[in-house]
Amino acid sequence: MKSDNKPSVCVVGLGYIGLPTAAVIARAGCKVLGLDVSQKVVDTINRGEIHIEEVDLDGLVHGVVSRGLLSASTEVAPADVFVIAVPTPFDKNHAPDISYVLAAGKTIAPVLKHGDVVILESTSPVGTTEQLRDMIAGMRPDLKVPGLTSEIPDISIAYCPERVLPGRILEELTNNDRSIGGITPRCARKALAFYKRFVRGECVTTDARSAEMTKLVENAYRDVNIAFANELSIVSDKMGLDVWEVIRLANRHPRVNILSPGPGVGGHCIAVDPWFIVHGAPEETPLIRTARGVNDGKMHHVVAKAEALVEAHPDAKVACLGLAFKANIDDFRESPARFVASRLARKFGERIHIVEPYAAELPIEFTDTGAVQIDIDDALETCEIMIVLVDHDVFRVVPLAERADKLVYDTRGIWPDQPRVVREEEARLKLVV
Ligand code: SAJ
Repeated sequence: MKSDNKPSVCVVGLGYIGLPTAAVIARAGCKVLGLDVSQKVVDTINRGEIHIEEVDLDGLVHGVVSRGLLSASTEVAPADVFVIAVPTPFDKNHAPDISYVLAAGKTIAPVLKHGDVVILESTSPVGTTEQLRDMIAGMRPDLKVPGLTSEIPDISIAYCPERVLPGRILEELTNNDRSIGGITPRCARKALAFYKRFVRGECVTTDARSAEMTKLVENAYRDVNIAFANELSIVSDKMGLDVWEVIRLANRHPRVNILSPGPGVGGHCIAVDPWFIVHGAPEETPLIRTARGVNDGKMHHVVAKAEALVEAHPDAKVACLGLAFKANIDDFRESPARFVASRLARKFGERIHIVEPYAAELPIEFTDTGAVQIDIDDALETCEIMIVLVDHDVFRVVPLAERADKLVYDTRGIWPDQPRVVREEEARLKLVV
């Protein structure tokens, strides 16, 4: 790679992180090959279309594909920089599964050449980048790899976690700061030079293991803090307090900033990544483990409370507002709202009406339950009970006049002016859990 030339790039994995990353690198003028195991995904992208929803991604991908800067394939090809962005799930015992990372390494190893840079972006347990390096070293004994040679290595290997927020991926890909952890300082510098081409945020270099842990810590920090808010909401239920009022007041303290309770923690990151730390140090992580339990337990608390409310009003129609895992996105994976709504649909059938503007149809588990999908206007017209599960803007803006006579269970605190009917109901029905 000549320093004045733009490097050619291969992005392995064209999912929620890989595709936007590939598109942003291509926009910076680098020729990018996106690699995916799915022929369908590859065909979609080569048509200039996308298979995931993310703000402004469709226009960007269409643009870079039509300018010839981004193409996709199931077959690897030589490149100057390889960016690995594949999933790292966990198994039923919460043990991290890095097999996709190692499979990506196996795919690219045969085409690596002198001067190449390999960057792992997938959220990974500490030590994964070194495992990737060891695997490449095993497959390519002809290459001098970093950390295993006293000479200048032929290739550079670094870990640089993504930290973008779904719904704001393109903006955050460019503007967020990045931690870049090299197997050696030289590796970190090589990766830094690459990220500088398209990242406006500050790029801070460190070692690979620290960067791996940093990513896990960021999401565990958020999980623990959401757990605190969720625990407060359960305590407030028990004490007959309005948790939103308590948090609002407490947050007026200059050094207090409590997050928002909700129906639980969804998505693929915050509910997963803390387990990678727990798995690495089971004896030393009671707080992180407990936070996971509190956040998972909140879903069941919400189900119990909602069921009691619906049971107490046998003639009322019920609207469940939202299925997404968080506000204003169309991502329903690992969603607590979806879990709660489907439990209610299974139990109460046609009394349950689902409002989800981001879903064209109801997910599979609603089939044969009798539950139907309606829009927010119909829900306000026909349903007496409203269970707020997602804080989509379209729900938030409903004025009090249109919902004042509803029986509302607001798990997200979007309607602070709602009369406290549910709480009075709880007292009457002794529903407080
Ligand atoms: N949630 C609450 N209360 C809150 C904040 C969030 O209940 O106060 C819930 C959300 O409703 C959702 C879940 O938590 O169900 C997670 O949402 P999120 O917005 O906190 O995070 P994600 O999963 O969309 O993205 C996170 C981000 N990490 C951090 O903010 C530390 C993002 O920056 C990471 O890039 C992403 O994980 C990732 O890929 O790891």
